Amino acid sequence: MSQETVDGAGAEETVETRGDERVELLRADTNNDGRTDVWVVDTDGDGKADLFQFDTDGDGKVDVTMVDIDEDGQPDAVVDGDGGLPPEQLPPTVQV
Ligand SMILES: [Ca+2]
Ligand SMILES: [Ca+2]
Ligand SMILES: [Ca+2]
Repeated sequence: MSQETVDGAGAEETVETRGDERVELLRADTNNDGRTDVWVVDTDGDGKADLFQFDTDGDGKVDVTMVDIDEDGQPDAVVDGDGGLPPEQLPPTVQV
């Protein structure tokens, strides 16, 4: 557990992912406030999730990013913020 985390203003950390794509396999609104707070992403196009992002305070911005670089189901890197991979913002209208 010695992952470096950057915890300061303007110090965005960029995480390494398997690929450069961003195929969102799942978006979820777990607290039903109309905004996505969980993103499950495939970055290399193999159909398997390797990037997981969470908005923990409900402001619509990613607070924690986890990367599963070898797709074994265990996160290999956890960073604060979006890891340089911000999700595309969607208007909070589609939740029913
Ligand atoms: Ca993948
Ligand atoms: Ca947030
Ligand atoms: Ca892993």
